[in-house]
Amino acid sequence: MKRGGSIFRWAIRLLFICLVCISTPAKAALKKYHFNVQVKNVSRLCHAKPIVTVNGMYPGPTIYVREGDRVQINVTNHAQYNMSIHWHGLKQYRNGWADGPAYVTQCPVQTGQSYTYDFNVTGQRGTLWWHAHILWLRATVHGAIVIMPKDGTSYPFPQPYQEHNLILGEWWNDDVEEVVKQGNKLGLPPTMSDAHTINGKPGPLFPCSEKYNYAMEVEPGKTYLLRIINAALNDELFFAVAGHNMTVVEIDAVYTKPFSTDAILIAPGQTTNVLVRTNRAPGRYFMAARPFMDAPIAVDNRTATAILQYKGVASTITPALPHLPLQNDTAFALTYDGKLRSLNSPRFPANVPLEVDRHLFYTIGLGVDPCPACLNGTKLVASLNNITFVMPQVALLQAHYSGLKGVYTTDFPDRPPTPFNYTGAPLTANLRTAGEGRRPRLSKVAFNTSVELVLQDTNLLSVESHPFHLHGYNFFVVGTGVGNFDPARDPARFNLVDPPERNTVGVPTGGWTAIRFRADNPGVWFMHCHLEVHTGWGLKTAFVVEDGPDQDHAVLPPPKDLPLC
Ligand SMILES: *[C@@H]1O[C@H](CO)[C@@H](O)[C@H](O)[C@H]1NC(C)=O
Ligand SMILES: *[C@@H]1O[C@H](CO)[C@@H](O)[C@H](O)[C@H]1NC(C)=O
Ligand SMILES: *[C@@H]1O[C@H](CO)[C@@H](O)[C@H](O)[C@H]1NC(C)=O
Ligand SMILES: *[C@@H]1O[C@H](CO)[C@@H](O)[C@H](O)[C@H]1NC(C)=O
Ligand SMILES: *[C@@H]1O[C@H](CO)[C@@H](O)[C@H](O)[C@H]1NC(C)=O
Ligand SMILES: *[C@@H]1O[C@H](CO)[C@@H](O)[C@H](O)[C@H]1NC(C)=O
Ligand SMILES: *[C@@H]1O[C@H](CO)[C@@H](O)[C@H](O)[C@H]1NC(C)=O
Ligand SMILES: *[C@@H]1O[C@H](CO)[C@@H](O)[C@H](O)[C@H]1NC(C)=O
Ligand SMILES: *[C@@H]1O[C@H](CO)[C@@H](O)[C@H](O)[C@H]1NC(C)=O
Ligand SMILES: *[C@@H]1O[C@H](CO)[C@@H](O)[C@H](O)[C@H]1NC(C)=O
Ligand SMILES: *[C@@H]1O[C@H](CO)[C@@H](O)[C@H](O)[C@H]1NC(C)=O
Ligand SMILES: [Cu+2]
Repeated sequence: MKRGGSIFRWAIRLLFICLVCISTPAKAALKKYHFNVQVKNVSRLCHAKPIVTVNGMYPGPTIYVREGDRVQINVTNHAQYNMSIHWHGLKQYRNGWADGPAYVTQCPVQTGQSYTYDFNVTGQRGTLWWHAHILWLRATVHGAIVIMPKDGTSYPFPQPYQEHNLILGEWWNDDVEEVVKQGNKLGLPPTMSDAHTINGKPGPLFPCSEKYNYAMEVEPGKTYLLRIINAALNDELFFAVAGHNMTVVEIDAVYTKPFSTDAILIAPGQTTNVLVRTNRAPGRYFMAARPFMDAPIAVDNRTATAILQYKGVASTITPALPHLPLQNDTAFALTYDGKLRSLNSPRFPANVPLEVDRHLFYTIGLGVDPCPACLNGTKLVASLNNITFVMPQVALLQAHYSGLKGVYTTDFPDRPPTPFNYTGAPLTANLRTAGEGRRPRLSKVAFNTSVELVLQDTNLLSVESHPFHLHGYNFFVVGTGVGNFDPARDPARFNLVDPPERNTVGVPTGGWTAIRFRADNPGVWFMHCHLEVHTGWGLKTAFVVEDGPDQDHAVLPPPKDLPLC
């Protein structure tokens, strides 16, 4: 009797423990990382040189978290350069202090200093990435961010057998900061890169690459998830796997309606998750990346490769190259981008703003400004609505939060000063740009405004495709087209049901892109072309999104260790 009762009590206890373990929601964890920014000698293409790294790694360490986690990353700067790090695509709700762009949300972490980026990963899951957001240091200071779905939550696609990160990058044989300095001195674009890379390795089509191949071993008959990140500085890239189609399931950490494709297009700043079935004859297959450039502009056209290697296959077999679209294949680019759709399921709805409170129209222009010290007495510049952004000396968010006057103005115009035939015949008399020697001009946005922004490429100097990145938000890409945006006819064709939701979008060469977002995240949020060469020329601006009605919708107080200028 006694014995029976004890068994009964134990059974009850076990049942209780199990109920607790099932019903308790997965607790958000605190994930801590230490980033030691340090210089390390590395060698590629038969050239050794010191590069800036995080923890001596190139690419840097992966931040691996679960949706809902809190992350604290202590960045200690041992390099000779000022440093700041951006967590690209993380929304940083009310928390611009952890966003990272130097002189926009923070002063840089100076040599010998530390700063802990402290943020929560809320309402996002998928692949993002982190990178330096000062000078051109992101060339080597970058890495993946993998956000797993909440515990007990599955992907909205078949569970892959394994997952791998593929970071696409660009390599210079010379010191990148010296290359940029030289370009600026001449007023010309810096020398183009010497190689593209996959996970820091150019692959066997380059000299001295024996040690610098990335090989991914796979088992036959399985499904693999590839998390592809474009960390290149200036090149939009095509990517393909020989003999294997890919199923696109996610872009910029937002699930998509799956579709099969033999190649993807990925702009700097963007991420793409694809599923690959290893259902081909066991062998070795090249994965390859090469640029897309459909304007008459010189670009590093070299192909980076990595190897998809079936288990047990001799590594002496020469792999086959995939078929990649031609560098100038505009049709492929437009068709591919046109296939991207938000999943828009009950669990992952696309909450597209249907009403617009504020219509913005920004023209993208390249130009030439006087520069007495430069080679031709001129230098290349870039502008939005005829405004070349000038960098401030103190961080804009700090000035905004503390009410410091005189750092910036909020008179950035909602449309260009003079309408013209934006993508008509090449304009010889380019717009002279405004901004030099002045304060940054920003656009002030009331809290929770529904914003529509049309980004219009122009033929000022040259048309070109520009991948635009907005900090602090995802946006919906509701429409895109070639030529001039027509406000009378184009909005009728907008996709307001399942448009792709992302943080970086390519504005087509000589075309336009319309995005919508609800400005419900207060702070100062950078928006810029993600081609580093254009960002450097001033193709950037920022939104000052005002605080909401109460403390719960206002910018958080700054952390104690926020760097000062
Ligand atoms: C890197 O290489 C250079 C030249 O080969 C050498 O002078 C320097 O000491 C090396 N630095 C480190 C950190 O190993
Ligand atoms: C960050 O790391 C540095 C160097 O180890 C240390 O001095 C500093 O106290 C750390 N900061 C925090 C907030 O833990
Ligand atoms: C992150 O979440 C924790 C726990 O809810 C909270 O204490 C902290 O203030 C949050 N941090 C930010 C930057 O929102
Ligand atoms: C891959 O997809 C293309 C269309 O994108 C199709 O023509 C081709 O047959 C597919 N190949 C395989 C092996 O499924
Ligand atoms: C790559 O660019 C170089 C010049 O930058 C050019 O000579 C070469 O023909 C190009 N190759 C291809 C395949 O377009
Ligand atoms: C694209 O480039 C190829 C060769 O590189 C050339 O034959 C073709 O005419 C070009 N197409 C366009 C539309 O410019
Ligand atoms: C600058 O001068 C060089 C040589 O005189 C010329 O080739 C180049 O096109 C010029 N560039 C610009 C932007 O004017
Ligand atoms: C704009 O320029 C294009 C190309 O030159 C021309 O076909 C078009 O008619 C022009 N549009 C207007 C409104 O002038
Ligand atoms: C662009 O800005 C410059 C410098 O302020 C000014 O001279 C020029 O007139 C502006 N262009 C237009 C079209 O307003
Ligand atoms: C923002 O506006 C939307 C749509 O009007 C509304 O549903 C939401 O409650 C507003 N959010 C806040 C914090 O006011
Ligand atoms: C680093 O940043 C500080 C603060 O803005 C600035 O005063 C200093 O000149 C910078 N140092 C270098 C080496 O750029
Ligand atoms: Cu650009």
